[in-house]
Amino acid sequence: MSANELRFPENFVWGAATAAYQIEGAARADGRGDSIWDTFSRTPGKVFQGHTGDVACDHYHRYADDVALMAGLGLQAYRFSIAWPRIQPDGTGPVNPRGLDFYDKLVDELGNRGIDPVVTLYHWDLPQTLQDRGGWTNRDTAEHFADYALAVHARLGDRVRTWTTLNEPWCSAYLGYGNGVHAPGEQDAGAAFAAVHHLLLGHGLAARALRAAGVQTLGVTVNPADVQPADPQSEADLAAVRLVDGLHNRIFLDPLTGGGYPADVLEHIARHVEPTFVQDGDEKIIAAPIDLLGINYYSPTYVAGKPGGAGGSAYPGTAGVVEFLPPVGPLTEMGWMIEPAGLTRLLERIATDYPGLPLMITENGGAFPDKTGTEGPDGTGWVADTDRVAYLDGHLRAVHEAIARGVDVRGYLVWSLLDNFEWAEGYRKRFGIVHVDYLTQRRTPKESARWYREVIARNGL
Ligand code: GBH
Repeated sequence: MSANELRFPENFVWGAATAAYQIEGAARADGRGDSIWDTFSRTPGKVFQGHTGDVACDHYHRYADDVALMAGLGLQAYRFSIAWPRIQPDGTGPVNPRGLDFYDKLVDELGNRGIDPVVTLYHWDLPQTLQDRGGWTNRDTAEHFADYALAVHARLGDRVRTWTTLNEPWCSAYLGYGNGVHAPGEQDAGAAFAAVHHLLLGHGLAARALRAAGVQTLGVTVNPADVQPADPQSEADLAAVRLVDGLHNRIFLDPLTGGGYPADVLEHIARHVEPTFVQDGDEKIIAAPIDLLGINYYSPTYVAGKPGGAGGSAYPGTAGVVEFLPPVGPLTEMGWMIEPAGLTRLLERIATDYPGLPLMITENGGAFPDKTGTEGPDGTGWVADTDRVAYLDGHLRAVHEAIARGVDVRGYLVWSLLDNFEWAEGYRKRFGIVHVDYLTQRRTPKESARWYREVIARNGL
């Protein structure tokens, strides 16, 4: 071991993440119902070139090979999500056993290979039938979510240790119901805030039910923003930080950790909608104890306080007061700034303001172009994604730095194992450490996959 080698803690968990709609395909197999993403992606103009998740990576049929691939990389954990419409095609009522069979087999296969499953119960694919009744703007959806969570647990709970409820409720609420960039594509600030609350309530109800069913490691994944001022000396910029931080971070993290909704955020919400959806007792349910907070981080957010500022379409009430700064290079293919220091700042901030919560990086990664024509020495062909290696290396150093400063980070899951359906961007953006040829479904580990395998083997950089 060289002197400048960075070692991670002994029990640090290394893995990769995916989500059901992004990789499974088999959209109509074995009694699966439609989700809001089926509807959305089949609606012209919503997703790049009309791409859908109908086939995706065909992981539904290729899961065994994909688990073998994970084992080859030495992954210790695999985070995947369960498609609610496979389990309850209409979101309520009797369970579809054939839908559960798939995850049953997947979990067994992971077990055979010694890979620890990390289950996400909801990664954005709400059953369409529930959306027809208002989706996350309807309080009943929270209750249905808890029923669904229990149904999944009843089948997988004997083998799955780590359960997380939601993935990035910020995206579900603000992109789904606020600016409409994601399914179900609604554009209504009041709906977005109602969705925030019902997502949190759904988390709390599911957490309570799962705990009662014996789950020991329970969490939720958020995508907190590292919100920074254009000028740290400017009062106006710091006020903009406070507003965006409230709408992005504190609105979720305060209630999740028992503090209830922050007063300034409630005041802001009340300018858009009377928050009658918050009922007595809800905050207590939302504050159900958790053992793990999943953190997804990609990029920092810089803001300035500016009269007449354009605001952010995803942040109701920021137009006229906040300017989101254009990203400055280097950027990923998504146009997102690459700033590993943002991850260290974010982790430290969460550890300071919400102490005592073990953290796990449940997603981090980047979209980068494939350098074509680069063949491996063995002639099998490989994909040189040098930019991704640099991105991952930088962010792992940032995680290590946070740990060195005392933050309790338990593991790191790269986004993503495979190139996949990147939501509104369709298949044109590739986040995988394994390349997928969508014509043949051939998987080719990229340079980053080989590099990551070494990182895992060394437990360090
Ligand atoms: C995650 O979302 C998802 O969980 C995952 O399914 C998805 O594939 C992956 O990330 C990649 O997108 O507008 O420049 O300020 C992340 C969504 C990304 C939303 C960063 C907010 C702000 C970047 N977030 N984004 S910018």
